[in-house]
Amino acid sequence: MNKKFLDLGYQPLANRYLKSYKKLSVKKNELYKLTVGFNTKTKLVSLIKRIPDKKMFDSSYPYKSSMSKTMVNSFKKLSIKIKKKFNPKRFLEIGSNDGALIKNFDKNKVVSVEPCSNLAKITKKKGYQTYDNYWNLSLAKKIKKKFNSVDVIYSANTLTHINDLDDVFKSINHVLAKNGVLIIEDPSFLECIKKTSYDQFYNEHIYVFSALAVKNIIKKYKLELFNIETLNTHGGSLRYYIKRTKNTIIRVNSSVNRQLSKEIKFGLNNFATYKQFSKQVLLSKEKLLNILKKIKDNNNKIIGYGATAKASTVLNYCNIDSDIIDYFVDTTPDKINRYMPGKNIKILPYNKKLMNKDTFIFLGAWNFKKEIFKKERAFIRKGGKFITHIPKPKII
Ligand code: DWN
Repeated sequence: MNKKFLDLGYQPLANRYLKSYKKLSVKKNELYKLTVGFNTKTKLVSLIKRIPDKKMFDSSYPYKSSMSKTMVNSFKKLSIKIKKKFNPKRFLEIGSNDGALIKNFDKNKVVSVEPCSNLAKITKKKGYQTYDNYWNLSLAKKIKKKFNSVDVIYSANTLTHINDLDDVFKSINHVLAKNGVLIIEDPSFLECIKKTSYDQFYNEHIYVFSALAVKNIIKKYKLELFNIETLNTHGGSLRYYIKRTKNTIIRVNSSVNRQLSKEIKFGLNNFATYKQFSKQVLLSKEKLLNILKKIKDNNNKIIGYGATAKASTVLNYCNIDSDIIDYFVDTTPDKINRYMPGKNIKILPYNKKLMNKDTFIFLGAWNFKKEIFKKERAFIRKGGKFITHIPKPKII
């Protein structure tokens, strides 16, 4: 049973950055109620109202993984690990985005899937075999026919974006070799709750996984976890290593039970924990609005740094508009000179000169705080201040 615990109000599509400001409406299906539920049986956290995949991921999807050094480095390190540990003859990535990971692999060994054709075009151009399709059983059958089975399947921040999880795992089962390995990587719900990062929820993030939920879901497909790594990326993620239950060559290591115990101890199998989280979210909103209001009362400017999908949730949930945040800056070409989803806040190209010490910077990309603070050393040295809402709203 899916029990509702969080209501983030009406939200626009998170990655729709319009060229000019337009007031969106619920009636025209431009704003959607964003509510989150907890499945008491599987422990899976998911959005209650879903948007069709085709409405969210098309040929104008703006997000590019390569825009952050942190992700580029993380993918490089992972590619070395995969080659060393599993040495795949055939490697499949589901949701290859702009190729930040596959560029580290031999072209002849890679098959990639990316439904946003603008992104698929980038990897195709570099000579990678990329299918600009949604991941589903008919595509899995096509891939199996052409390449036979696949030794390693990898997917980061993608499976949580696909409505039909049953079809996702059936399709994986279809192409995964008998002794193959599936690796998935997504934000951890435990970290989300610890950091009150409610902005991990937006229409694209249909699910936020916990190890408890992943373990329960994959059982049906005769798959099991054999290793879990904790990562700092995207606000705290988990990398799940999965094998066929029948595969006795690979041993299940202690990291699996360690993570499951941690989650159980924190109360992730208990609905009361989720209700408590929703109270924290409300407090976070009130506190953030207080901070922003005080800054504006002193006639200071606030700039958003990183026009993220997460920031779209914050702006629309807290009702923050251009009377509070003057504009955002971002390095992604397809977001520049457009507007934050649902708001009259323009996105300008990133420029160091925009950052003077009387300006407060709201960290939209709080998950890249370390990378951004390194880049903005001079601003910090001059006394420049950042505002963050994670883990608690404050000025740094
Ligand atoms: O799951 C998803 C994640 C992986 O990426 C997608 N559904 C959508 C997207 O979510 P997001 O927009 O919240 O992701 P990021 O990775 O937090 O976005 C960072 C944004 O900040 C990008 O637009 C690039 C920008 N940026 C910048 O302008 N300067 C980032 C850094 C590090 C910088 O220095």
